[in-house]
Amino acid sequence: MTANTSSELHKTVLKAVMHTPVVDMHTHLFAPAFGDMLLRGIDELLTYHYLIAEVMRVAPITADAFYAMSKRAQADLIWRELFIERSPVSEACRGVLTVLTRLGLDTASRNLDEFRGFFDALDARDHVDLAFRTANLKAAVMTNDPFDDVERGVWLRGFDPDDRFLPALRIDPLLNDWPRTCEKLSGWGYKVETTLNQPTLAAIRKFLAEWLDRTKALYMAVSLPPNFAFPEESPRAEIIEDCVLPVALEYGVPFAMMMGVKRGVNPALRLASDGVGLADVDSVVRLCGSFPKNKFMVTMLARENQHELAVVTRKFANLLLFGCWWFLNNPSLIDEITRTRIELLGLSFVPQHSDARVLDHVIYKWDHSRRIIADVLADKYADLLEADWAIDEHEIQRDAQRLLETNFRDFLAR
Ligand code: RAT
Ligand code: ZN
Repeated sequence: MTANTSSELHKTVLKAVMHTPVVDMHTHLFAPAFGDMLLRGIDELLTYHYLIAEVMRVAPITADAFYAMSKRAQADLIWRELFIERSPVSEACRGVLTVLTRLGLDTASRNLDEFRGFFDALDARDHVDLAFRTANLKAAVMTNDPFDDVERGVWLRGFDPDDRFLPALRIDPLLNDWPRTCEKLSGWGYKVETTLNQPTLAAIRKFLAEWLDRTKALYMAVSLPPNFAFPEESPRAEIIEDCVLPVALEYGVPFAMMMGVKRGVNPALRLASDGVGLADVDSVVRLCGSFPKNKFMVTMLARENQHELAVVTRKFANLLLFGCWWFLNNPSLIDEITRTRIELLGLSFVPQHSDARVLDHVIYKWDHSRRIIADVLADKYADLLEADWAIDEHEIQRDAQRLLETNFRDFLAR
Protein backbone atom coordinates (compact mmCIF):
# COMPACT_ATOMS: atom_id res chain seq x y z
CA MET A 1 0.00 0.00 0.00
CA THR A 2 1.48 3.28 -1.02
CA ALA A 3 -0.81 5.17 1.34
CA ASN A 4 1.34 6.75 3.98
CA THR A 5 -1.23 8.70 5.87
CA SER A 6 -4.19 7.16 7.58
CA SER A 7 -6.55 9.53 5.80
CA GLU A 8 -5.25 8.34 2.42
CA LEU A 9 -5.71 4.75 3.51
CA HIS A 10 -9.24 5.52 4.65
CA LYS A 11 -10.03 7.18 1.31
CA THR A 12 -8.75 4.18 -0.64
CA VAL A 13 -10.77 1.74 1.46
CA LEU A 14 -13.92 3.83 1.30
CA LYS A 15 -13.63 4.06 -2.47
CA ALA A 16 -13.16 0.29 -2.78
CA VAL A 17 -16.15 -0.50 -0.55
CA MET A 18 -18.41 2.09 -2.20
CA HIS A 19 -17.47 0.87 -5.68
CA THR A 20 -17.92 -2.82 -4.97
CA PRO A 21 -21.33 -4.04 -6.13
CA VAL A 22 -23.41 -5.81 -3.50
CA VAL A 23 -25.45 -8.97 -3.59
CA ASP A 24 -28.02 -8.21 -0.90
CA MET A 25 -28.79 -11.56 0.70
CA HIS A 26 -32.06 -10.70 2.45
CA THR A 27 -34.64 -8.13 1.36
CA HIS A 28 -38.42 -7.91 1.07
CA LEU A 29 -38.24 -6.53 -2.47
CA PHE A 30 -39.89 -8.14 -5.48
CA ALA A 31 -39.15 -8.14 -9.18
CA PRO A 32 -41.42 -5.79 -11.19
CA ALA A 33 -43.28 -8.88 -12.48
CA PHE A 34 -44.85 -9.13 -8.99
CA GLY A 35 -46.70 -5.84 -9.64
CA ASP A 36 -47.81 -3.91 -6.57
CA MET A 37 -45.84 -6.19 -4.26
CA LEU A 38 -42.76 -4.14 -5.16
CA LEU A 39 -43.12 -1.12 -2.85
CA ARG A 40 -41.39 2.07 -3.99
CA GLY A 41 -41.44 5.85 -3.70
CA ILE A 42 -41.71 8.49 -1.02
CA ASP A 43 -45.07 7.54 0.51
CA GLU A 44 -43.86 3.96 1.01
CA LEU A 45 -40.59 5.25 2.44
CA LEU A 46 -42.41 7.44 4.95
CA THR A 47 -44.83 4.70 5.99
CA TYR A 48 -42.06 2.11 6.57
CA HIS A 49 -43.05 0.19 9.71
CA TYR A 50 -39.87 1.38 11.46
CA LEU A 51 -41.28 4.93 11.14
CA ILE A 52 -44.81 3.92 12.07
CA ALA A 53 -43.52 2.73 15.47
CA GLU A 54 -41.73 6.06 15.89
CA VAL A 55 -44.70 8.22 14.94
CA MET A 56 -47.09 6.34 17.19
CA ARG A 57 -45.02 7.48 20.17
CA VAL A 58 -45.63 11.15 19.41
CA ALA A 59 -48.73 11.60 17.26
CA PRO A 60 -52.10 12.18 18.98
CA ILE A 61 -53.77 9.26 17.26
CA THR A 62 -54.52 5.60 17.94
CA ALA A 63 -52.93 2.85 15.88
CA ASP A 64 -56.34 1.83 14.51
CA ALA A 65 -57.10 5.38 13.42
CA PHE A 66 -53.68 5.64 11.83
CA TYR A 67 -54.11 2.42 9.85
CA ALA A 68 -57.59 3.55 8.74
CA MET A 69 -56.07 6.57 6.97
CA SER A 70 -54.96 6.50 3.32
CA LYS A 71 -51.28 5.82 2.69
CA ARG A 72 -50.82 9.41 1.57
CA ALA A 73 -52.40 10.80 4.73
CA GLN A 74 -50.24 8.48 6.84
CA ALA A 75 -47.15 9.74 5.01
CA ASP A 76 -48.25 13.36 5.53
CA LEU A 77 -48.64 12.73 9.26
CA ILE A 78 -45.25 11.05 9.57
CA TRP A 79 -43.57 13.82 7.58
CA ARG A 80 -45.13 16.47 9.79
CA GLU A 81 -44.52 14.77 13.12
CA LEU A 82 -41.08 13.25 12.55
CA PHE A 83 -39.47 15.60 10.04
CA ILE A 84 -41.03 19.04 10.62
CA GLU A 85 -42.14 19.15 14.25
CA ARG A 86 -38.87 17.52 15.40
CA SER A 87 -35.53 16.98 13.70
CA PRO A 88 -35.34 13.64 11.85
CA VAL A 89 -32.37 12.24 13.77
CA SER A 90 -33.39 8.58 14.10
CA GLU A 91 -31.70 6.15 11.70
CA ALA A 92 -34.98 5.40 9.89
CA CYS A 93 -35.69 9.14 9.43
CA ARG A 94 -32.14 9.90 8.35
CA GLY A 95 -32.49 7.10 5.82
CA VAL A 96 -35.32 8.91 4.02
CA LEU A 97 -33.14 12.00 3.67
CA THR A 98 -30.18 9.97 2.38
CA VAL A 99 -32.42 8.47 -0.29
CA LEU A 100 -33.68 11.88 -1.37
CA THR A 101 -30.23 13.52 -1.60
CA ARG A 102 -28.66 10.52 -3.31
CA LEU A 103 -31.42 10.79 -5.93
CA GLY A 104 -30.54 14.45 -6.46
CA LEU A 105 -33.53 15.96 -4.65
CA ASP A 106 -33.15 19.04 -2.50
CA THR A 107 -34.06 17.97 1.05
CA ALA A 108 -33.62 21.57 2.23
CA SER A 109 -36.81 22.47 0.36
CA ARG A 110 -38.76 20.22 2.77
CA ASN A 111 -41.29 20.05 -0.02
CA LEU A 112 -43.02 16.67 0.15
CA ASP A 113 -45.12 17.28 -2.96
CA GLU A 114 -41.99 18.00 -4.98
CA PHE A 115 -40.56 14.65 -3.84
CA ARG A 116 -43.82 12.93 -4.75
CA GLY A 117 -43.66 14.44 -8.23
CA PHE A 118 -40.19 12.98 -8.77
CA PHE A 119 -41.19 9.43 -7.82
CA ASP A 120 -44.56 9.56 -9.60
CA ALA A 121 -42.71 10.11 -12.88
CA LEU A 122 -40.81 6.80 -12.59
CA ASP A 123 -42.22 3.54 -13.88
CA ALA A 124 -41.28 0.36 -12.00
CA ARG A 125 -38.54 -0.76 -14.38
CA ASP A 126 -36.86 2.66 -14.56
CA HIS A 127 -37.18 2.94 -10.81
CA VAL A 128 -35.46 -0.42 -10.27
CA ASP A 129 -32.64 0.60 -12.63
CA LEU A 130 -32.21 3.89 -10.81
CA ALA A 131 -32.25 2.41 -7.30
CA PHE A 132 -29.88 -0.45 -8.17
CA ARG A 133 -27.49 1.95 -9.93
CA THR A 134 -27.57 4.49 -7.10
CA ALA A 135 -27.09 1.82 -4.42
CA ASN A 136 -24.49 -0.03 -6.54
CA LEU A 137 -26.43 -3.22 -6.10
CA LYS A 138 -25.87 -6.24 -8.31
CA ALA A 139 -28.77 -8.34 -7.04
CA ALA A 140 -31.27 -8.55 -4.19
CA VAL A 141 -32.61 -11.74 -2.66
CA MET A 142 -36.39 -11.62 -2.25
CA THR A 143 -38.44 -13.15 0.58
CA ASN A 144 -40.80 -15.50 -1.26
CA ASP A 145 -43.72 -16.72 0.78
CA PRO A 146 -45.47 -19.76 -0.71
CA PHE A 147 -48.30 -19.28 1.82
CA ASP A 148 -49.19 -15.78 0.60
CA ASP A 149 -52.12 -16.11 -1.76
CA VAL A 150 -51.19 -13.17 -3.98
CA GLU A 151 -47.56 -14.23 -4.30
CA ARG A 152 -48.50 -17.85 -4.81
CA GLY A 153 -50.67 -16.82 -7.75
CA VAL A 154 -47.74 -15.04 -9.42
CA TRP A 155 -45.54 -18.14 -9.14
CA LEU A 156 -48.29 -20.48 -10.36
CA ARG A 157 -49.02 -18.28 -13.38
CA GLY A 158 -45.31 -17.88 -14.15
CA PHE A 159 -43.37 -14.79 -15.23
CA ASP A 160 -40.17 -13.74 -16.98
CA PRO A 161 -37.45 -13.81 -14.33
CA ASP A 162 -35.33 -10.72 -13.74
CA ASP A 163 -31.89 -11.91 -12.69
CA ARG A 164 -31.39 -8.98 -10.33
CA PHE A 165 -34.09 -10.43 -8.05
CA LEU A 166 -33.11 -13.78 -6.61
CA PRO A 167 -35.61 -16.10 -4.92
CA ALA A 168 -35.55 -17.41 -1.33
CA LEU A 169 -38.25 -19.62 0.16
CA ARG A 170 -39.62 -18.28 3.44
CA ILE A 171 -41.35 -20.91 5.55
CA ASP A 172 -42.38 -19.20 8.80
CA PRO A 173 -46.00 -20.44 8.76
CA LEU A 174 -44.90 -24.04 8.22
CA LEU A 175 -42.58 -23.98 11.24
CA ASN A 176 -44.23 -21.48 13.57
CA ASP A 177 -47.91 -22.27 13.01
CA TRP A 178 -48.28 -25.91 11.99
CA PRO A 179 -52.02 -26.38 12.79
CA ARG A 180 -53.12 -23.55 10.48
CA THR A 181 -50.58 -24.42 7.82
CA CYS A 182 -51.77 -28.03 7.93
CA GLU A 183 -55.27 -26.83 6.99
CA LYS A 184 -53.85 -24.80 4.10
CA LEU A 185 -51.78 -27.65 2.76
CA SER A 186 -54.73 -29.97 3.04
CA GLY A 187 -56.86 -27.44 1.13
CA TRP A 188 -54.24 -27.53 -1.64
CA GLY A 189 -54.54 -31.30 -1.88
CA TYR A 190 -51.58 -32.47 0.20
CA LYS A 191 -52.28 -35.57 2.28
CA VAL A 192 -51.48 -34.07 5.69
CA GLU A 193 -52.83 -34.49 9.20
CA THR A 194 -52.21 -32.38 12.30
CA THR A 195 -50.33 -35.34 13.79
CA LEU A 196 -46.93 -35.46 12.19
CA ASN A 197 -47.11 -39.07 11.04
CA GLN A 198 -44.95 -40.48 8.22
CA PRO A 199 -47.35 -39.68 5.34
CA THR A 200 -47.68 -36.10 6.64
CA LEU A 201 -43.92 -35.63 6.86
CA ALA A 202 -43.57 -37.03 3.34
CA ALA A 203 -46.21 -34.59 2.08
CA ILE A 204 -44.39 -31.66 3.69
CA ARG A 205 -41.15 -32.75 2.01
CA LYS A 206 -43.02 -32.93 -1.29
CA PHE A 207 -44.39 -29.42 -0.77
CA LEU A 208 -40.92 -28.01 -0.04
CA ALA A 209 -39.36 -29.81 -2.99
CA GLU A 210 -42.07 -28.57 -5.34
CA TRP A 211 -41.55 -24.98 -4.22
CA LEU A 212 -37.78 -25.23 -4.50
CA ASP A 213 -38.26 -26.55 -8.03
CA ARG A 214 -40.77 -23.86 -8.87
CA THR A 215 -38.90 -20.89 -7.42
CA LYS A 216 -35.27 -22.09 -7.76
CA ALA A 217 -34.82 -20.56 -4.29
CA LEU A 218 -31.23 -20.03 -3.18
CA TYR A 219 -32.09 -20.97 0.39
CA MET A 220 -34.97 -21.69 2.77
CA ALA A 221 -35.50 -19.26 5.65
CA VAL A 222 -37.41 -18.79 8.85
CA SER A 223 -37.59 -16.20 11.62
CA LEU A 224 -37.66 -17.68 15.10
CA PRO A 225 -38.77 -16.44 18.52
CA PRO A 226 -36.39 -16.21 21.50
CA ASN A 227 -37.78 -19.42 22.99
CA PHE A 228 -36.85 -21.50 19.94
CA ALA A 229 -34.72 -24.46 20.96
CA PHE A 230 -33.33 -27.42 19.12
CA PRO A 231 -34.04 -30.15 19.93
CA GLU A 232 -37.44 -29.44 21.43
CA GLU A 233 -40.77 -31.25 21.70
CA SER A 234 -42.63 -29.36 19.01
CA PRO A 235 -43.93 -29.71 15.47
CA ARG A 236 -41.36 -27.05 14.53
CA ALA A 237 -38.34 -29.11 15.59
CA GLU A 238 -39.78 -32.23 14.02
CA ILE A 239 -40.46 -30.52 10.70
CA ILE A 240 -36.97 -28.99 10.72
CA GLU A 241 -35.34 -32.35 11.35
CA ASP A 242 -37.50 -34.58 9.17
CA CYS A 243 -38.45 -32.25 6.33
CA VAL A 244 -36.48 -29.00 6.04
CA LEU A 245 -32.98 -30.38 6.60
CA PRO A 246 -33.28 -33.47 4.38
CA VAL A 247 -34.82 -31.44 1.55
CA ALA A 248 -32.22 -28.66 1.99
CA LEU A 249 -29.49 -31.30 1.76
CA GLU A 250 -30.99 -32.87 -1.33
CA TYR A 251 -31.19 -29.49 -3.08
CA GLY A 252 -27.84 -28.24 -1.71
CA VAL A 253 -29.44 -25.10 -0.26
CA PRO A 254 -28.75 -23.53 3.16
CA PHE A 255 -31.33 -23.18 5.88
CA ALA A 256 -31.34 -19.58 7.13
CA MET A 257 -32.45 -18.90 10.69
CA MET A 258 -33.23 -15.34 11.77
CA MET A 259 -33.41 -15.66 15.50
CA GLY A 260 -34.68 -13.60 18.41
CA VAL A 261 -37.81 -11.84 17.15
CA LYS A 262 -40.71 -11.44 19.59
CA ARG A 263 -43.71 -11.09 17.32
CA GLY A 264 -46.60 -8.83 18.27
CA VAL A 265 -45.28 -7.23 21.47
CA ASN A 266 -47.90 -4.53 20.92
CA PRO A 267 -50.30 -6.12 18.41
CA ALA A 268 -52.17 -2.86 17.70
CA LEU A 269 -49.09 -1.67 15.82
CA ARG A 270 -49.45 -4.57 13.33
CA LEU A 271 -46.32 -4.83 11.14
CA ALA A 272 -44.59 -2.40 13.54
CA SER A 273 -45.46 -4.47 16.59
CA ASP A 274 -42.45 -6.78 16.92
CA GLY A 275 -39.72 -6.73 19.56
CA VAL A 276 -36.49 -8.46 20.39
CA GLY A 277 -35.30 -11.13 22.84
CA LEU A 278 -32.23 -13.26 23.49
CA ALA A 279 -31.89 -16.32 21.25
CA ASP A 280 -30.37 -19.65 22.25
CA VAL A 281 -26.96 -19.91 20.57
CA ASP A 282 -26.49 -23.50 21.82
CA SER A 283 -29.35 -24.58 19.57
CA VAL A 284 -27.32 -23.34 16.60
CA VAL A 285 -24.36 -25.37 17.90
CA ARG A 286 -26.51 -28.49 18.12
CA LEU A 287 -27.93 -28.02 14.62
CA CYS A 288 -24.56 -27.30 12.96
CA GLY A 289 -22.91 -30.14 14.85
CA SER A 290 -25.64 -32.76 14.40
CA PHE A 291 -26.18 -32.01 10.71
CA PRO A 292 -22.65 -31.37 9.42
CA LYS A 293 -23.62 -31.90 5.79
CA ASN A 294 -26.30 -29.19 5.97
CA LYS A 295 -25.46 -25.53 5.47
CA PHE A 296 -26.86 -22.97 7.92
CA MET A 297 -27.01 -19.20 7.72
CA VAL A 298 -27.76 -17.36 10.94
CA THR A 299 -28.45 -13.83 12.04
CA MET A 300 -29.61 -12.82 15.53
CA LEU A 301 -31.57 -9.78 16.56
CA ALA A 302 -30.25 -9.15 20.07
CA ARG A 303 -27.03 -7.22 20.55
CA GLU A 304 -26.30 -9.43 23.57
CA ASN A 305 -26.13 -12.51 21.34
CA GLN A 306 -23.52 -11.17 18.94
CA HIS A 307 -20.28 -12.10 20.68
CA GLU A 308 -21.35 -15.65 21.49
CA LEU A 309 -22.67 -16.15 17.97
CA ALA A 310 -19.40 -14.95 16.44
CA VAL A 311 -17.44 -17.36 18.64
CA VAL A 312 -19.70 -20.25 17.66
CA THR A 313 -19.34 -19.33 13.98
CA ARG A 314 -15.56 -19.93 14.34
CA LYS A 315 -16.32 -23.57 15.11
CA PHE A 316 -18.48 -24.49 12.14
CA ALA A 317 -17.56 -24.12 8.49
CA ASN A 318 -21.16 -25.09 7.63
CA LEU A 319 -22.40 -21.89 9.32
CA LEU A 320 -22.48 -18.50 7.60
CA LEU A 321 -23.05 -15.56 9.92
CA PHE A 322 -24.82 -12.67 8.24
CA GLY A 323 -26.21 -9.18 8.66
CA CYS A 324 -26.97 -6.63 11.35
CA TRP A 325 -30.65 -7.38 11.40
CA TRP A 326 -33.49 -4.84 11.83
CA PHE A 327 -33.03 -3.19 15.29
CA LEU A 328 -29.28 -3.75 14.91
CA ASN A 329 -29.17 -1.87 11.63
CA ASN A 330 -28.07 1.31 13.41
CA PRO A 331 -24.62 2.87 12.94
CA SER A 332 -23.41 2.48 16.54
CA LEU A 333 -24.30 -1.22 16.58
CA ILE A 334 -23.11 -2.01 13.05
CA ASP A 335 -19.75 -0.50 13.97
CA GLU A 336 -19.41 -2.53 17.16
CA ILE A 337 -20.70 -5.80 15.68
CA THR A 338 -18.63 -5.58 12.50
CA ARG A 339 -15.45 -4.97 14.52
CA THR A 340 -16.18 -7.95 16.77
CA ARG A 341 -16.85 -10.18 13.79
CA ILE A 342 -13.74 -9.15 11.85
CA GLU A 343 -11.58 -9.66 14.91
CA LEU A 344 -12.99 -13.15 15.49
CA LEU A 345 -13.67 -14.32 11.94
CA GLY A 346 -11.40 -12.37 9.64
CA LEU A 347 -13.24 -11.89 6.37
CA SER A 348 -15.37 -15.06 6.53
CA PHE A 349 -18.83 -13.64 7.19
CA VAL A 350 -21.42 -11.42 5.50
CA PRO A 351 -21.45 -8.08 7.29
CA GLN A 352 -24.82 -6.83 6.14
CA HIS A 353 -28.08 -7.37 4.33
CA SER A 354 -30.50 -4.48 3.79
CA ASP A 355 -33.87 -5.98 4.75
CA ALA A 356 -35.23 -3.38 2.32
CA ARG A 357 -39.03 -3.38 2.19
CA VAL A 358 -39.19 -0.39 -0.15
CA LEU A 359 -37.06 -0.37 -3.29
CA ASP A 360 -35.42 2.94 -2.38
CA HIS A 361 -34.31 1.54 0.99
CA VAL A 362 -31.35 -0.12 -0.67
CA ILE A 363 -29.94 3.34 -1.36
CA TYR A 364 -29.68 4.44 2.25
CA LYS A 365 -29.14 1.11 3.92
CA TRP A 366 -26.15 0.31 1.73
CA ASP A 367 -24.78 3.86 1.83
CA HIS A 368 -24.83 3.95 5.62
CA SER A 369 -23.53 0.40 6.12
CA ARG A 370 -20.80 0.61 3.48
CA ARG A 371 -19.32 3.67 5.21
CA ILE A 372 -19.08 1.81 8.52
CA ILE A 373 -17.69 -1.35 6.94
CA ALA A 374 -15.04 0.87 5.30
CA ASP A 375 -14.20 2.55 8.64
CA VAL A 376 -13.69 -0.83 10.30
CA LEU A 377 -11.63 -2.24 7.42
CA ALA A 378 -9.46 0.87 7.27
CA ASP A 379 -8.63 0.53 10.96
CA LYS A 380 -7.74 -3.13 10.50
CA TYR A 381 -5.48 -2.38 7.51
CA ALA A 382 -3.84 0.41 9.52
CA ASP A 383 -2.98 -2.19 12.17
CA LEU A 384 -1.44 -4.38 9.48
CA LEU A 385 0.62 -1.48 8.12
CA GLU A 386 1.90 -0.95 11.66
CA ALA A 387 3.22 -4.50 11.49
CA ASP A 388 4.96 -3.70 8.16
CA TRP A 389 2.48 -5.77 6.15
CA ALA A 390 2.14 -4.32 2.64
CA ILE A 391 -1.38 -4.13 1.18
CA ASP A 392 -2.24 -3.05 -2.33
CA GLU A 393 -5.43 -1.59 -3.67
CA HIS A 394 -6.35 -4.81 -5.47
CA GLU A 395 -6.21 -6.74 -2.24
CA ILE A 396 -8.52 -4.20 -0.62
CA GLN A 397 -10.95 -4.53 -3.52
CA ARG A 398 -10.74 -8.33 -3.29
CA ASP A 399 -11.54 -8.24 0.44
CA ALA A 400 -14.47 -5.86 -0.10
CA GLN A 401 -15.83 -8.14 -2.80
CA ARG A 402 -15.64 -11.13 -0.46
CA LEU A 403 -17.64 -9.29 2.18
CA LEU A 404 -20.23 -7.82 -0.17
CA GLU A 405 -20.74 -10.62 -2.64
CA THR A 406 -18.59 -13.72 -2.86
CA ASN A 407 -18.76 -15.05 0.70
CA PHE A 408 -22.48 -15.48 0.16
CA ARG A 409 -22.15 -16.88 -3.36
CA ASP A 410 -19.32 -19.24 -2.41
CA PHE A 411 -21.32 -20.55 0.54
CA LEU A 412 -24.28 -21.26 -1.75
CA ALA A 413 -22.00 -23.01 -4.23
CA ARG A 414 -20.33 -25.28 -1.65
O1 RAT B 1 -36.90 -5.81 9.05
C1 RAT B 1 -38.11 -5.94 8.86
O2 RAT B 1 -38.71 -5.26 8.04
C2 RAT B 1 -38.89 -6.91 9.70
O3 RAT B 1 -40.21 -6.56 9.67
C3 RAT B 1 -38.92 -8.32 9.24
O4 RAT B 1 -39.24 -8.36 7.90
C4 RAT B 1 -37.75 -9.16 9.37
O5 RAT B 1 -36.65 -8.65 8.70
C5 RAT B 1 -38.07 -10.51 8.83
O6 RAT B 1 -37.60 -10.87 7.75
O7 RAT B 1 -38.84 -11.21 9.50
ZN1 ZN C 1 -36.59 -9.34 6.79
